[in-house]
Amino acid sequence: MRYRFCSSTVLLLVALISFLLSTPLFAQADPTIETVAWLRYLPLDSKAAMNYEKLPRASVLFGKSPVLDSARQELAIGVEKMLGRTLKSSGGIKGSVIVLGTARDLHDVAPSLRLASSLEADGYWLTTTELGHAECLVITAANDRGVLYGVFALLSKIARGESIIGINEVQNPYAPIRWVNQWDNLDGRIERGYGGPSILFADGKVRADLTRAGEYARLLASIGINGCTINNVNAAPGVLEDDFIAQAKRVADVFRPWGVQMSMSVDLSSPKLIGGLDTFDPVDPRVAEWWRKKVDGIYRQIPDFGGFVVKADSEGRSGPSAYGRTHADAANVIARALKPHGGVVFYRAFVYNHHLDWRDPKNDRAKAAYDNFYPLDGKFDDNAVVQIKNGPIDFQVREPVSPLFGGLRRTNEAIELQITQEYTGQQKHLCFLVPMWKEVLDFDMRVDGGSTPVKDLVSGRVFHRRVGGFVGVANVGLDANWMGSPLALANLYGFGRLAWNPGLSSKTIIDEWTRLTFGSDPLVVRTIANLQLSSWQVYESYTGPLGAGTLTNIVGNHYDPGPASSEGNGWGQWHRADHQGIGMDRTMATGTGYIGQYPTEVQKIYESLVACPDNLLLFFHHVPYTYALHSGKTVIQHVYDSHYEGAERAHDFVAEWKTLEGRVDPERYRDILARFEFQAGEAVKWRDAI
Ligand code: GCV
Repeated sequence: MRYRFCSSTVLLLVALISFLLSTPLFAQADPTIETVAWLRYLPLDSKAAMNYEKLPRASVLFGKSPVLDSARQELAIGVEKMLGRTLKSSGGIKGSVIVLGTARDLHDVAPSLRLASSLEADGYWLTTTELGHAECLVITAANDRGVLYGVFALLSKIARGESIIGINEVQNPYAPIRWVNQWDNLDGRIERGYGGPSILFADGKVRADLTRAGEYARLLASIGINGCTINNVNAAPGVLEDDFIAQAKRVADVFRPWGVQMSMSVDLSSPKLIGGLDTFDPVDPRVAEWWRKKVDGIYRQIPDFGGFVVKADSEGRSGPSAYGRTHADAANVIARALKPHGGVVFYRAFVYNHHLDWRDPKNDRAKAAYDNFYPLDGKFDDNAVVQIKNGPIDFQVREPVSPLFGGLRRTNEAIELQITQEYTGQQKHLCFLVPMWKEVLDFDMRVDGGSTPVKDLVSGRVFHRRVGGFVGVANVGLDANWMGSPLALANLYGFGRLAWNPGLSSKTIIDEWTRLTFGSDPLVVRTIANLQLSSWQVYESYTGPLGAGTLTNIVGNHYDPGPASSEGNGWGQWHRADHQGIGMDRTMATGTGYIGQYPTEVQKIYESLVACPDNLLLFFHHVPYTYALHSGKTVIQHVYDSHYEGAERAHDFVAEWKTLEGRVDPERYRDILARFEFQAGEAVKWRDAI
């Protein structure tokens, strides 16, 4: 083992001092660079622009709607900025034009176009074809939103220098639900938000200026996200007051041109708290009537309202248990009010007892979601969706996938991923989460012994669910760069791209994002992609390897090292470390039995010390520190080496970033450099604390 107290202390001090000195750099000098995020549309150099010489010089739009207007405008802006050409508006298909419109709207004007029958809602088709004796570029779709997505896809290709000659590409989304949740409070603060105050609320009201909210919807649309829940799941009951709904309508109005449906989180006890009833019992007819009237009123003002998100019986929130009712009863009373309007209720499976007795070795918070929801399978209405966090605990740096994904067969489900880096460095550390999400989505649950990856379980490909998909907790804020750190925006981009197509590789996604955000200088693209792609493992290695969790301060800021905070309380994020060993015994044989919630083939892997992967060992097993891993190292040596290597890698990030001096604009160069220097110091702090 290595002993480096002196050097590490010095490094830590240097990093802290440099962070303090450099703090002003964190304020962006040129907010326009960042607020547009990956929609920069940088001018192409003349050689690259030559590839788009044949792009028609005019566009024609068939159909009329706010979304289609956005599509045409966006196309014009992008072409103007990147190619320096003003795209003329044509009155019809005269000569070579870019044709925009839904398949239905193009049917009469372009009968020769054999419209792709495989187009699904929100999907698009980009094709080059001869119409009216001229070669046209057609962007068509099953609905208006798809046309907008087709425009964004075309512009992204141009921005990244991808050829569009003879293009003929159909793209459909993997699932209908591709939503973000914002945990914004009405006072303007954001729970677990690290990008500044709310873009939506201030002082208990919807903000007067919703410009940023509109820009946010544009960003979301550019990556195929079609819904946004605007307020914290720890919902203020006041959001359902009539005067607040009138305010929320303004948010829906700025989202609408980008095809982003607005939805809200609600408190289950609203009928009692603000409705004047003496109960919120979900099976009481007066309660059902209250929800029905409330929802009818919302749809009168917001006809495209998306629905509600509900957090109940969790972390102190009221829930159906107050009346001895089930979560299905609670979800259904709301679902039935939404149903006539086409709305959906997302009922969160994040339900657990945070007063567990830690002295009982059979207690296990990880079992809670499955224990609570599996018995209710088939009891939820068809416009209710159970929203399940990716892992059974709470967005830790590494967790196995929640067994509930495989447990529900007759219930709609959506996966909840956390884009905001609550437990993964809070945007002060680089932690690109797409590789983690890919592992989760690709994980084969082996339900009934067949191939059932999580992405297919949540999208409804398995068990043919009516609706389902992907939800990301984004928590963007008013900061110039939305998420606090320019590099963290890759997580928002990556979430959208994976929700559209979970088959994309992490490499493809980061390559796209980097080119769109920083331009196509090969060294810049390679360096940033490498930094991002290694960052999750680096963060894991100096915080909490082997599946022990982040070992962070779980009762405080969820950021600093604080392994003792997990033990001796009811929160259930236990790692059971003592002087002899570490890890939670979740086996069926001697532990909490959590492993029994997985299908048989998965059980076999996790139950056996031999088959269990090292990176989840301590999640499933309690072992002595001298236990030998598959690598041959003992657990204690691995923990020790991993923290040293991780801190060294974090230190290397600084040097790697420095190779980009002069190749990235000076503001972002300095800002990101200061962040890497700070992270290097924090990694040493973690290393030494653990
Ligand atoms: C919005 C964790 C977070 C909470 C969050 C909760 C949830 O406990 O720390 O801030 O509350 O998850 O997802 O509901």
